Amino acid sequence: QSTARFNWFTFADDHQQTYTSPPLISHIYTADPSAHLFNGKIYIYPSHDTATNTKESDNGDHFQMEDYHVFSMDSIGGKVTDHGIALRAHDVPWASKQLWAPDAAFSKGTYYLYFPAKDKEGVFKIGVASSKQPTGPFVAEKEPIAGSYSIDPCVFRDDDGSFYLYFGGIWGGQLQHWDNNRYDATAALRKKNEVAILPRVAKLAPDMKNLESAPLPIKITDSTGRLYNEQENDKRFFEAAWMHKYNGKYYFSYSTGDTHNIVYAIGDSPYGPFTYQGVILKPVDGWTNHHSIIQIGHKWYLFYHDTQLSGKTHLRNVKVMELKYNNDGTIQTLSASR
Ligand code: FUB
Repeated sequence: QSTARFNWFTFADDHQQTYTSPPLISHIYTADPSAHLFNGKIYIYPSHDTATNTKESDNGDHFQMEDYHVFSMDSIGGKVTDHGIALRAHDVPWASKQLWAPDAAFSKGTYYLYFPAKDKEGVFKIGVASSKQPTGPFVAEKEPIAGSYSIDPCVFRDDDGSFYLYFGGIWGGQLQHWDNNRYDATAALRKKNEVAILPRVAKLAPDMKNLESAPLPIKITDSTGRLYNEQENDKRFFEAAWMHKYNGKYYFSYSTGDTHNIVYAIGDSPYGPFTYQGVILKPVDGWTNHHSIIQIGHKWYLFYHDTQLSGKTHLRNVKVMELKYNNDGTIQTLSASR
């Protein structure tokens, strides 16, 4: 185990919330932080970025992650503990490579790690692994979750105890190859004037290892109920789904990818539809933008990443800053600066 000290400060002016926060972890590269509060302690489930000679490409070939570490801290601003390797690609029977952004959930005494990886045919699927400890080590199922595909799983527990799996990512995340839950390797990205590809949601079965029903597309619309076109790429879904609930409403947030924002949309059901609201986090250093949102005590926090430590898009470092709501339930836009 190794630990890192965490210093944190913020400043704001009248026009926008601009935050400066240092990397939470600096002894290894970490990204895509999914944060959770389990038994009053903060756990972070990030990707573990590794140096690679693979050339950068729109398919994300340069993201060649091989394992996951889990981190914890007692409070925001407290010491961050690295609990070591929680799962290796090598130990996942069905996976070949690229352990991308994970998430975690707790149900009936067991912790579950959800993760995307390419299978032996090079197709992204979503796997699940379990442990009696939030820090692992996690033991992977022999096969990916039946009916799952693409990347960036987010598992959300609703107030009634039901769990939902949100997922999807276009370009390297391969969501463009899936229509009606069927794979078509030849399917292309949508044209600019076509309706954008939609993220997916499926309720999890009580065993947390299966889908209760087939994945459904999630509608994200403007205030008139119109779906966005591909060319509206400052609003349409790209990757990095996250779900949280605030004042009884469902907040679906995600990255717009090639326009580099984290944005959000609000709905009345975990299945949507969701109405676009605005930007949560403006572009950070590095191409990708990926986040999670949790409540700790009376405050809300945004976990995110940038490339402060390396200056390289595939070698990222996770960070955290406070998230604030306006009285009408909208979220104040954050702009991260070093
Ligand atoms: O970390 C690899 C990929 O980069 C993630 O799955 C995406 O969300 C992006 O952050």
